[in-house]
Amino acid sequence: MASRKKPQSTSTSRTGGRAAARNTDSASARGVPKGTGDRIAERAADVDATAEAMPFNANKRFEYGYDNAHAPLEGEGVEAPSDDVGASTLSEMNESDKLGTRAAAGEPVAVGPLDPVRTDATARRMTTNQGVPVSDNQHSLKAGLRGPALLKDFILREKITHFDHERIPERVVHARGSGAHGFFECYAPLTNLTRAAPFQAKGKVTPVFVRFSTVQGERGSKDTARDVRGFAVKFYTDEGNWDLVGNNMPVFFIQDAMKFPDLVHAVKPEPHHQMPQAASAHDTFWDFVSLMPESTHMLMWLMSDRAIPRSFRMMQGFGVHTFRFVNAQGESRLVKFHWTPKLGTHALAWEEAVKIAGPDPDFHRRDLWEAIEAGEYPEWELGLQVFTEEDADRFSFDVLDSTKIIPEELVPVQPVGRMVLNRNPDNFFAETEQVAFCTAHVVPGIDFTNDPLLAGRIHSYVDTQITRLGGPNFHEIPINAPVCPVHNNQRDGAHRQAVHRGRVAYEPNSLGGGCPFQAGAAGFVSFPEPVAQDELRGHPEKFAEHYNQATLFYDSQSPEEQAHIAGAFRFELSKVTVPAVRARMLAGLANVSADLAAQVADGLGMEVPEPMPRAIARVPKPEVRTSEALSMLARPGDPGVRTRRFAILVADGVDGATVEAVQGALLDAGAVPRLMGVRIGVCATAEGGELDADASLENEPGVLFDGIIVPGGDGNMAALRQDARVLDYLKEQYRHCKALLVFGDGDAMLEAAGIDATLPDGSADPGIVFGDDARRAIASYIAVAGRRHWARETDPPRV
Ligand code: HDE
Repeated sequence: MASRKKPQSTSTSRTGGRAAARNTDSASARGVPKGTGDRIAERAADVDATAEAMPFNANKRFEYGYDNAHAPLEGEGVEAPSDDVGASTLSEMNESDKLGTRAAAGEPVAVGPLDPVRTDATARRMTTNQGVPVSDNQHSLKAGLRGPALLKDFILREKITHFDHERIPERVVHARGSGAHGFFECYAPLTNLTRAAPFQAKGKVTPVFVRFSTVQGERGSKDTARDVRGFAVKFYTDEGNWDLVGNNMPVFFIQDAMKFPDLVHAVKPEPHHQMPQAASAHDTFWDFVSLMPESTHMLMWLMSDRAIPRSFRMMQGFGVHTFRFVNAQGESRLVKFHWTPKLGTHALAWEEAVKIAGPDPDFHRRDLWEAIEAGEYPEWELGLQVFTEEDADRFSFDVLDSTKIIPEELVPVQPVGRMVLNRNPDNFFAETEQVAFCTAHVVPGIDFTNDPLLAGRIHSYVDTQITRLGGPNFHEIPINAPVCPVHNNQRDGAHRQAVHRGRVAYEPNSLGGGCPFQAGAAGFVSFPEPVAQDELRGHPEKFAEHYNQATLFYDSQSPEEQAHIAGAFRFELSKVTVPAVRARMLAGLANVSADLAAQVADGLGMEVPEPMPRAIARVPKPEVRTSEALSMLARPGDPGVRTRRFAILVADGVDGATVEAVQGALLDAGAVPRLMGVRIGVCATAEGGELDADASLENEPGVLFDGIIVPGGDGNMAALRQDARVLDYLKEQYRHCKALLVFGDGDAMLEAAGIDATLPDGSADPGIVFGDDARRAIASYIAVAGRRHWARETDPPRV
């Protein structure tokens, strides 16, 4: 409040006033006197005095003029002489078990930790939703044991009716997702750049909730689809919620929100037969993108291994758009956000991703859950690219074009904090499904730019939640509620939780002392970016360059990554049933790389067509031709096998000592070793002991593991060789470039599987370790088992 005037009472007539104060329909000319000792009269006098203290709207004159718009003033309000002024009713003093006490002045709604809404039924009896104890939850109410069910069975009807409405609409895109709680910690104050609360002090900790997702598939679709991954972070800051709703790729398919429904309609299952699920490999997607050359850069990312991450914990995140930082002095810088995983960036092999989808469609969800349960908390570093409008003007591309990155060679990424995910949700639906991320959720110190893709998103996310979560009060759902106070005059709407005290729900008001008053410059003040242009539809010239950065991306990849990109284009386009669409896409690729276009064309049995005509006459010279940071190999992360899954194949007659040594060493290294038997259950060791297999060839096939170990033992080898699946798994491990450790006769088993321990170039394969000296072999294996051995790969595969 800018000023607090002490209100004065003006009335004199006591008896009349006491009587008048009981009238809710009219009032005397001179109001109600103070000092009657009568509570209603006292309240009436105080209300009058509060209103009188605001003889006019003192804020009104500040609503005009450039300076006031630039630096809005805090609202003016009056401190009421008593708490009763803000009351809805004087009967609020009558407490009960239901009502509790009255709201303390200024008490916010839904603030604080989630504890008050967590529910636990341990040692509690069952009730209906009305709290009525349920005597029998097994049987409907019937007229006789063999008689008809009765309509008056309100217990059955409540249970079934609630069940009938358990589902809410899934997200239009990003329906499939997994979430976790955690925190963001700031390394050093960024007060020179922004006044955003999470960046104000070294060590400042802000709670976060993060949801990772795929884009195309429905809620129950597989995790390992080739797709962009959503990387949405909700920061519960001291000044409200900030949602950084990003992806694991730094660019997007389109430049303007106007095209988003077209993109999504093209990539989703085709509308006539609703196929394919969670896949871009179909006609409509490639028809659309081959007509949208600005998608080419994003397609390079989508066809790369970024689109099949090994784990959510091993992928980068990006804010994609250029955002704006604003400091306390109102100065602004442009900023791009980057999340870098501590574990490095790692991918699955494409065939592996396809095969995992069968035995474990929840592969990424399980991986995230299990890591957090095991205390292996995933961590990312937040990095910023900060630059000025003048820097941006000099770039060969437009920073408002979301199909472009800013190469790190032009603007380096500065680390500013870390995010740790250290708690799984209590309830998937209440938290992960109901969480509502909105790009419109920004806090003071963070603002938008004129990126035309971002503009549409600012509208879209709030809008979609209204349908998905059933009304405008989704901010009151506990997972969405901020941790700081919420006060405004918005009221009503479906499922309203807050019970607002008082009768004032408008501004200006004098009956509530002018409260809640506007925060002025302490609140969110939009950056005053000058706008004086013609209203029109179109994009600036720089947006018309579509291929330079696609080429930059391709040329910055390792040979293995390039081969995977070519393979992915070949696969996807081979699924297209219209040859003209394939040819059109090849024409686009010819503008990216002759080498890539030739490989893809060859794989499709086609000639490379003439390059697609460009939308720009003079192609600007790119600042950089390659950028190391664009290869996944640039971020190996903490090396090692921590949190990686290993299968130790066991059968009767296995060498128990080796199994124990391998299992112990892997556990010590933080890995997750499983004993995989032909069936789960006990098997006898060569030494006469027993082992208990906790996974089997049928319930956890080899594709689910980062490495396979074949311990020695004559019986073990003989039994395993009788099972053709073992050879299949070994072949797959090899083909997917994962490390193998074999003891005893294991080399014969590898031979039987057709596995050659030399690489195509004739050198020894470092990813195949033989266990002659058990201790040394295990150590060597652990040193190489945390990464892929892509050098083994041939196309088509040798094994
Ligand atoms: Fe989204 N997007 N999007 N998007 N998006 C949604 O919001 C939309 C875009 C992203 O885990 C929807 O709550 C438009 C870019 C993520 O809950 C919807 C445009 C980026 C998530 C929507 C885009 C994203 C969504 C669907 C173009 C990366 C999941 C349900 C103008 C920077 C958030 C929902 C979660 C979800 C609209 C483009 C990321 C319909 C109109 C670019 C991570 O509102």
